[in-house]
Amino acid sequence: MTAPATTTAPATTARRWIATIDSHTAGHPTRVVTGGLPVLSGDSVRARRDDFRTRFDALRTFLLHEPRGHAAMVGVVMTESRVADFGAFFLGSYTYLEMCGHATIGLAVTLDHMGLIGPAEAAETAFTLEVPAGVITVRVSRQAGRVAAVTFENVPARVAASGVPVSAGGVAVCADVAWGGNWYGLVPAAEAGIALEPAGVSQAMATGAVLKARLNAMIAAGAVDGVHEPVDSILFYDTQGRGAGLVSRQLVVLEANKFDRSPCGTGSSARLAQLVARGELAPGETIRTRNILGVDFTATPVAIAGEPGSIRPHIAGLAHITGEHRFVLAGGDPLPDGFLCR
Ligand code: PYC
Repeated sequence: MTAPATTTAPATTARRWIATIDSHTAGHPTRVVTGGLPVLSGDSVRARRDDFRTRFDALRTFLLHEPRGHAAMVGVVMTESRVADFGAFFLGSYTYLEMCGHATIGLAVTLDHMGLIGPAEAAETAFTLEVPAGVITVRVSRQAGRVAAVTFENVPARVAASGVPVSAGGVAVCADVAWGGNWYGLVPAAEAGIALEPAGVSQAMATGAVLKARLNAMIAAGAVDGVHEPVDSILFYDTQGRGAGLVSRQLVVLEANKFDRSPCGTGSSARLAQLVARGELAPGETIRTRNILGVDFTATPVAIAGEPGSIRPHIAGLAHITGEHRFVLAGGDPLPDGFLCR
């Protein structure tokens, strides 16, 4: 007896598979790819990131969008580096990030989980990491063989504009614009009528999205002195206390359906630059940045010799592994590249 001819692959045939280790940093997810990606070309992490974007962007949406991910998912692709111990670039659900703080903390915990960064008994392991924004240093502190904190010494942060009046969506605010590895519009939460708590998220995303669009239209029109790049996100904040011991509660809105669950590493860096520029914090003083879930990062601005307008943010937090995955694309899947609804 001969087998009947088939014209379609069985539904279980994997046409693509990608392995990841997932973690969350203060609630925000990071998906580190550990297998299944093609070889990338380019002399630097930035160049290989651009190669990935040009040739393999469908893998980003496959991994980060529904049904395997969601709007808030962030991916990390590791790649070799000629100038640092490791290289990595960051995938967002909408875009590619120059730097990502919560994902750097997630990556460090993932590398520890894989046994790739020093013996578990070591009290501290440090490594350098080349990311598109530059080379940073990451320190992993352990207690009793477990990671107790990850600190990254970020690229320099600075304020580019202060007190920019922005009116949109029925609110009028004064925003500062600062770089912390990504560009932020920093807005006092109270001025925008935003409650920094889980119940305030829907309103924060709606208001943040229109403020971001308005601010970026002003920047594109050349109406914001000193700022030539669009902001990536709006960071709503309030300040409790002064100087060392200050707590900055904050919520970063990236898109109309996307907010950072963590206190945001690059956002915390921009916030440090703002506090120092305003004279509300001195280099060397440590503050806490707090997300709407009540989980903190610690954040310290460090002076940079010869660069009075910039500080080097040292940001510390912790991530926890949530799972190890092998994502597949089954033959016949009608949505091979995933989807995202706004
Ligand atoms: O932690 O820097 C960060 C970040 C940026 C976007 C999401 N998280």
